[in-house]
Parts: sequence; C-alpha cells; structure tokens
Amino acid sequence: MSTRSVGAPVQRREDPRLVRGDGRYLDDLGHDALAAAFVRSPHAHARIVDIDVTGAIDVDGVVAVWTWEDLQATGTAADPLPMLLPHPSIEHPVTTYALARERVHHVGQAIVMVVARDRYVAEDAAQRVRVHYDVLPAVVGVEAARAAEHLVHEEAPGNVGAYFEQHLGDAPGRIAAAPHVLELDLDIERSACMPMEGKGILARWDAEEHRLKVHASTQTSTGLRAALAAKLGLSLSAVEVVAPDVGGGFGVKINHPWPEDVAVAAAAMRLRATVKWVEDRREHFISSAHERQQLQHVRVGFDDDGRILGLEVQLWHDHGAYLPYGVIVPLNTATHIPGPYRMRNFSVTFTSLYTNTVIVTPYRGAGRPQAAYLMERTMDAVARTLGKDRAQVRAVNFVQPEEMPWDLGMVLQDGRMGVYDSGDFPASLDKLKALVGWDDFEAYRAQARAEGRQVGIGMACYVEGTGAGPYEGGHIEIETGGRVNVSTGLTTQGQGHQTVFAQIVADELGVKVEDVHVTTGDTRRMAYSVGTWGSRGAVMSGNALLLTARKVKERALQIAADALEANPDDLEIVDGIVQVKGAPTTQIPLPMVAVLANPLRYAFDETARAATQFGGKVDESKPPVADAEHPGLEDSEFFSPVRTTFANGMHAAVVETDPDTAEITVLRYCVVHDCGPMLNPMIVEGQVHGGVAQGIGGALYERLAYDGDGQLLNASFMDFLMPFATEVPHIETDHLETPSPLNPLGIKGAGEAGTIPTSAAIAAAVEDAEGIPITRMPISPTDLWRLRREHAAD
Ligand code: MCN
Repeated sequence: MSTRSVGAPVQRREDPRLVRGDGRYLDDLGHDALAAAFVRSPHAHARIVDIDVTGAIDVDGVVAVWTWEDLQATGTAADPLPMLLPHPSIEHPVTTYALARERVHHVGQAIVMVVARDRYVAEDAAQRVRVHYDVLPAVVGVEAARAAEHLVHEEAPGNVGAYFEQHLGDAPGRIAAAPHVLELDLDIERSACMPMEGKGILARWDAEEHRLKVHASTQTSTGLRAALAAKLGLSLSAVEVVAPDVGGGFGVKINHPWPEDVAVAAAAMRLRATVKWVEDRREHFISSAHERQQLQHVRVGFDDDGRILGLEVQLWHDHGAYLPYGVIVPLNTATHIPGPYRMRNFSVTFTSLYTNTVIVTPYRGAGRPQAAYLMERTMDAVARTLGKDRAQVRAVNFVQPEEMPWDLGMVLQDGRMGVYDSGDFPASLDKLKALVGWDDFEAYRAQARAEGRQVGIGMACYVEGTGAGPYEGGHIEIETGGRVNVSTGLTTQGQGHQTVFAQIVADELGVKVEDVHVTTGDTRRMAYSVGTWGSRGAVMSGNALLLTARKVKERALQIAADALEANPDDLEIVDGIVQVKGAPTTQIPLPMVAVLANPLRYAFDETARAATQFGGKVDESKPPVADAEHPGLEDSEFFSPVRTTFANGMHAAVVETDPDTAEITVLRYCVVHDCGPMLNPMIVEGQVHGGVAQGIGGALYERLAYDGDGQLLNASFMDFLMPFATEVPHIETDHLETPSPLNPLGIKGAGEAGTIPTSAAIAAAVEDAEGIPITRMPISPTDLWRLRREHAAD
C-alpha cells in the first residue's frame, strides 16, 4: 500500500535548491540585456514644465531616453494604464501613465526612462536629465484629503475616488434603542509589502519569431501577458510571460500592469532588444505600492451581555495618487468587519480618497487586518464598558456551527453574496483559551507584578474570504519515462506550491511525490490563470490539479485495462504500478501505460518498444495508442468554485510593557487556525508563522512616515522598522479542521491568515497591560509613552 502524502508534513522540495544559491531570480537572467533606469519625481505634486534629455543622450552607452511622447509610437502604451478591478463605487477613476504626462502626483513617479548598456550607465545618464517643475500644493493623509483644500486631480472633486455603502437591517434604529452605546475612532497608518526581491521585468523582442518574451518577478504572469499584448498592440499569442523564482510578493507583484512593465516592454519591442529593469529598494519604497492607511469611526449599540445590537461604521481610506487597482482593499475591510459575529444590523460606508502619495494595492491581508482591528477593538471596548471577560463577550456574539452556511448578507468584490461555508467559532475559542491559558492569566499577572513587571493579554478573531474564483487550471502529463509533469498557471513566491501540488497529484495518481515536477507561472505551459493572491492557490490550483489527476488516472486505467484485458474498475495504481486489486501480480507500470498512449515514442524509442513485450499482452499489429484521437497520457482540467470559501482563526498575545521606556515585548503568541484539512501541516504552520511575523511588524513597527510635502521620510531599511527574529516569539499553533463543502479537497486558504488579527491582538494586550485604550496601529514605544502622559493628565 502506498501512503498518502496529503496531510503529511512533507519537506519542502523547492528549498534545497534555493538555500544552495541555485535559485534563478529575475536579476540572475539576461546578463546581456540593456538596462533601464527611471528619472522619478522629487515632488509630490507638480506640473512638468519642461524636460531636457540632451545631457543623458550624450552619455556613452546610452541607447534611448524616452519621455511620455516617445511612448506614442507603440500601440496604446501612451494611454492611461487600465484599472484592474473596476467597481460601481468608483466615482472618479484616475489611473496613471507608463511615464508621467504633464503632471506628477507623488514623489517617485516615473517621468523619463533611460535605456543603456548597463545599469551604471543608465543611472548616471538619468542624473543628467533636467526636469523643470511648477510645484503644486500636496495633499498628504486622510485629513488633508477630506478637507479638500487642494485637489490631487481636478477631475476628482473632494479628492474622492470612490464612495461605497452597504446597510443590513436597521443599525441606526437598533443603536438608538440599545441599553449601551459607545463610539470609537481608530487610526491605522501606512505600511507596505517588503519582499526581499524587488519587482522587475526582463523583456526580449524576438524579431525572427515576432514575439515578446518576458520574464517578470510577478504574482500574475497571465495578467501581465494580457496587459502587455493590449498595450503594445500585439496579439496574445505573440507574448509569453514566465515567472522565474520569485523572492516574495505579498501582493505587490500583482501586475496591473506597473508603469515600468509597459515602458520596458515597449522599449524592447521598439529597440528590437532585450531590456531589463530591476527595482531597487528606494524605488520600492517610493514608487511601488503601500497599504493599510485608514481612519475608522465606529458607533455600536449593545445589551448587558455584550451582544451587539447595531453597528455603524465609517471608513476613510487613503488610496494614494491613482486607482490602478480599484477598491478591493477598502471593500475587503467593509465586508470582513462582521468577522465571526452575528451582525444583522450593520451599516458601513467607505470613502476612498486620492492623496499625493504612493498608490495603494493589496498587502497580505488586503484590507482585512483593518477590519479585524476595528471589530476586535470594538469587542474589547464593549467588554471594558460592561466590566466583562473579553472572551465571553465574543462568545455571546458568535455565529454558531449549526447556523452554517451563514449568509453574511453582504456582496463581495466579485458581486457574489458572502456566505460562510464552515467553521466552529466556539470550538476555536475554547482551543485558544486552553492554548494561551486565558483563565489562568490573572495568576500570571499577579506573579509578574510581584516581580515589578507589567504584562497584558489580548485576543482577536477573524474570518477571511479565501480561494476566490473565477477559475484556475491544471495540466498533467505522464512522460514515457515515468516523470509526471504538472503545470498550473498561478505563480509561486515562496508558499511551497511545488511541494503541495506534487502531494495532491502523487496521491491521486498513485505515484511518488519525487516523480512529480510542478511548473507554475509560465504562460507557455498554461495560458489561462488568474494568479496568486487572496489565499487562493491551494483552493483553486490544488482542486484543479486534483480534478486533472482524476482525468489522467481514468485514461491510464483504461489503457492499462486494455493491455491487461481487465476491467478498469478492478484496477488501482500503487507506487506507479497499475495492478489488479487483490491480484497485484497482474500489473503494468505507469511509464509503460504512457508508452502505450504515445505512438511516436513507440516508433522511435527502444525502451518504449520493449514495453510492448510486457507480459505478451500487447498486440503489435494493433495501433499502440488506446485512443488515437487523444494520444499521450496527459490532460487538463479547470476548477471554478460556486463561491468564496471562508477560513477563520483566533489569536492571543501576551505582552510586557516596560514601565520606564514603554518598550513593548511580545512574550507569547498563540494561534488557532481553521483552513479546513491541511494539505501540508508544516507548510501551513510556516505560512502562519510568516504571517504573524508580518502582523507583529504591522502592530508595533511598520509605519511609512510622510511629511506635509509628501516626502517619504523613512524610505530605507535604516529607517523603516521591521521585526527581526529577536522581536518574534516562538509562535504556538493549534488547528481546527472544519472542511469546506465548496471544493473536493474541502480546503480553505491559509496564506494571509497569520497577518490579519495580529495588530488587534497585540493592541488588546498592550491595552490590558497599561489600562489605556489603544486606538492606533502601529503602536511604538514613543506612542505609548505619549499615551501614558495624556492619560495621566486626564
Ligand atoms: N495550504 C495547505 N493546506 C491548506 C491551505 C493551504 O497546505 N488547507 C498551503 C498551500 O498549498 C500553499 C500555502 O499553504 O502552499 C498557502 O496557500 P494559500 O492559502 O492557498 O495561499 P496562496 O498559495 O494563494 O498564496 C498567496 C498568499 C498570499 S495572498 C500572500 S500575500 C502571501 C502568502 O500567500 N505571500 C507570500 N504567503 C507568502 N509566503 C511567502 N513565502 N512569500 C509570499 O510573498
């Protein structure tokens, strides 16, 4: 009997190559390529009066210096870039150009592209470009955008990009009649994805084939392909995009497309050359994307038990200078606020505002950390008002397991209703309380206090829509040598897809995991894909590959049945051998089945010929292929879910705050997580650990600080703080595996889970330690010190 690998902590197969330094990231490719460098705006808001490129053109080794005007010669490259996800709430859509036209709207915006022999020459030449600006007043931050004293774009009055509202039941009425009402104002600052490898693109124009061949550090190779084809006036079939090894993404490598993508690809096409651009760290800070920034106002009515009777929320979301992405971030916040709680009288509005700062696109969690912060801070405030246990207040509000499927009553980004499909929130809470020792904490606090230490505990819950459609596909081919080639269109940035997808296929086909080789993000192998985001890889590609493997297995059994003169229903595949159930000596190896399905190999390959001698069962006079209209042991299949599946989890943090320095130390961090059955528990734990580390960054350190002129003050790792291993405690995890009924594997996503409630849990713990309401994210020692002084003065 072969053992199933799905569910087992199979070691990550991709890692030995990567840790040996054998990875092939974008900058490892195209050593003969020309290099692009960009002249970027030093001003947050300005009119471009004049651009003088003569100094750059004169530099030895410079091949081209382009402004927006130069893009006009290539397809629609000079037109505004498209909006990835339009939404009815978007009242004033403004996207950018590949190179700035007439105005710049944030520091770092690309204005001129220099293409040269190498990056040094390109950077030096870029320094010689002279741009004359008429500097305009900058709008920085939500308050300034709301005040609308100045406009970011004339065409967006009030600086409003989008306005959205959704109302369930009668929140104002229920709040008016509630025994208790409280209001909260919360302030969440900017942060950003910081993958180790920056964005980048290598574009080669193949003049002989009239094709654009692109490598990109991307989460969405098919989307980039479609965008480039459209912008450059090429047919889709004339563009191919391959994602090599990608050193992290966390959302920022979704190509919608990026301005540099279009400019570099247009240069490759026009110059009939290979052109590369790899983002440096400063560019990543000032010209890629940020997230998180919101102001939130909450009004909640509740009864004596802490049961929420009505909730009204207003959100103001800073989306930066343009809206290339749409409003998925504030929309995710709005639709994820209810979390695990029964929320039948709920009103939410968001106003998404233009500011003269870097654009906002999803960062791990994509609006959901803000939702968890809002709801969980509210739950704690309710408990504090009533003097009740914070876990108990949550428990009285939980949707119960027998109420699943629970219709949230809200429409999601894809236009479908949000319906929770699975989960057992009371059971998760019990597990979390046991894991962290919730009920014993007062004894620990007393002991710490006796030692002169100040400690606190907090918890936070969340529910997360994962595995969004519309589809993802798989292709599987069993080679005559027995190698199983698997491809799926989504890309991989470190999630362990090569391991987990191999596990799924190996189990279904009855082969060894080592024999399965997975390719992701290569449009030559799989032209249809939506990409890696929103914790959808496992649900979408995992299930697509399961269905594909079933199809290939069915064909393999049919061919083997013909060869063995058996009924396919009586056959099974064990460790790569097709055998009769209960009579395993009647067998045929899977590679030989592949040979029988492949007439060309049969004709030219001695090994393949030998296969026909197997057991004397194959008649040489017959065509060796079982189904001549469908040669080869390969097939494709797609998976499209009826709707989003919802994962959930609950976190608890124990912190210590220094009475003198206000330093905050996370002593313990506990996670109970429910992503359904874990395909690979070790990988899920790794995802949760990485997510929590990122969440701790968001809770305590990561803050992008702009001054009033729109200059980013901490655009380097010298000044932008992230947690090191020393700031992240050992993360204790437990799992509840409630299966989703919405897909054959019964799974839900896990990739963002760790990040979502972390800030809320840590804020709650700091609040508990200090006895001071925490309403800001992140909270630094300086913030805490100020709060202590304000609180003492009250
Ligand atoms: N998994 C599993 N069992 C489940 C669910 C998931 O074993 N029940 C495994 C999956 O097979 C996959 C991993 O857990 O190997 C994450 O799966 P999933 O939740 O489907 O997430 P995606 O594969 O779609 O990855 C995207 C997700 C997102 S949205 C961000 S942001 C993020 C993240 O993954 N960016 C990452 N994790 C990251 N990890 C790394 N190393 N680098 C990034 O850029």
